[in-house]
Amino acid sequence: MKALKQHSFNPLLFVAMAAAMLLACPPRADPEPEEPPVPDPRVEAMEENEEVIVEMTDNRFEPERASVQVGQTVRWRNSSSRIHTVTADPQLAANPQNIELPEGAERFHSGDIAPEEEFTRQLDVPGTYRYVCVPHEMEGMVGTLTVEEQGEGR
Ligand SMILES: [Cu+2]
Repeated sequence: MKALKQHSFNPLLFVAMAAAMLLACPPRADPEPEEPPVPDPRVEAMEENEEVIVEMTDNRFEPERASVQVGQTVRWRNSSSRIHTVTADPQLAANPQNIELPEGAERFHSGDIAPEEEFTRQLDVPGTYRYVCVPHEMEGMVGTLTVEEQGEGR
């Protein structure tokens, strides 16, 4: 009778519960790398309008003179090992004469651009811009940008 009672306790249920508990154990940590698609703003910009790239070498903007269309993006890239700036603000230049902005254009200053870093800007006011690199202005690091009205069939 005793054995029967124990039997009726139903070891099967016990085993089933144990199995269920095993199955319920937290799954092995298997972190799936979640990589949300990163939209590349560069690709989009390239599709919308071609960029103009100005390299910043040790103490030069390269090319020193560049032309862009209104609305085009200018990308200054620091390909040197020094810190540069792109500064079109007479108040920040050692020689304010080095700065030129078309009437109505906003002055701008990139802040420090470390090696490998870059600065982009879209210029909406046509005309001639002269800008400097603040740390190397006295070494002659001055650039000129001509922004042309779009569709100006010259
Ligand atoms: Cu510089």
